[in-house]
Amino acid sequence: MSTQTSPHTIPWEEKPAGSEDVIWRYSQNPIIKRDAIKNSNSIFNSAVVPFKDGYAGVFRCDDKRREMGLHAGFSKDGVDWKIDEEPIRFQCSEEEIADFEYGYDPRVCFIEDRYYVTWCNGYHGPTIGIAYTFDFKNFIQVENAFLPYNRNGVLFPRKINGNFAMLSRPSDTGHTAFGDIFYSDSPDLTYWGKHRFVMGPRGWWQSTKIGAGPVPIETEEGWLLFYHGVLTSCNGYVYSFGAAILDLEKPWIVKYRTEPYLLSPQKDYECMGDVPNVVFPCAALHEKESGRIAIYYGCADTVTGMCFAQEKPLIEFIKNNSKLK
Ligand code: BMA
Repeated sequence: MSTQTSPHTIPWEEKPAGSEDVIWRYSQNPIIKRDAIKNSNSIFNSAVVPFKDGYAGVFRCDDKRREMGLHAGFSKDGVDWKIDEEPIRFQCSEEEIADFEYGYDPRVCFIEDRYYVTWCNGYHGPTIGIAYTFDFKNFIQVENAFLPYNRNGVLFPRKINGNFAMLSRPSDTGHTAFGDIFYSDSPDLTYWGKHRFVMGPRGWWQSTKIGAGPVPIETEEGWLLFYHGVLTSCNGYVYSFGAAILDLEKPWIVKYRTEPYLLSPQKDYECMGDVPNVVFPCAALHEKESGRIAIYYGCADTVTGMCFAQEKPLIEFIKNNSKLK
């Protein structure tokens, strides 16, 4: 999400008549099919932002070797995407970091004058890679934020108390069976510290691990954070998502957090694919004036879907369905 305003209104579809849900799926899902580019096995867990007179994004495209890559893409309306056939070639002046192993689950965040990309970057195991771009053609990679192993690095869209701020989820080298969200800050995007615990798993759909989703949205109540939660079933992991509201100036303080999920894998395209039963949000567009929110989420590690919410009823729902202990 970006607080920039786009000349286009964000993608939107009214809630189906009679629905009581605060989040509803786009009727034309999935918006990006697994074979949207020639070499792709799957395109999912991807991030979009307003850009020029339309939208741009960084997409997770796994190729037919099942190698994970990051590709830039462009769209006029945020729904119909043209994704570059070739992966992003990051420019990096540090030889050690320039040796790109793999990248996945990108987030894109506009801060001050440029777009930052964070992603799960292979460097002796997963850690958080950071790059910036002005045009989605040239990407300058800077230092990895943290020591391995870490995933789900998500920047805040403005500096907090004078520093860049990021959520992340320390992990291990495998399909990590644990995971809490932490907050860290940095004066220069190189040195990160003041690590603070934000929240951990808490039973039900979020009993195994949790991780930050899209870039947090600034609201009057606090930072609106969509986050994924995982439960372990007899058939393996199930990924749903909910939301929390974090204090604006001390975002490690959780004000509210949903007990029920907001979206769980229920549609065929969320339950069938390379990894069944996964909904995984990585981006959200927010239109301040109308309160409209469009969320982009990966479906079954195969395709990309979109769902919608209205800010006010969503925040009311989070507040009314939140018990912190
Ligand atoms: C996580 C990440 C995500 C993926 C999810 C479900 O560990 O790899 O990219 O969507 O597992 O497979």
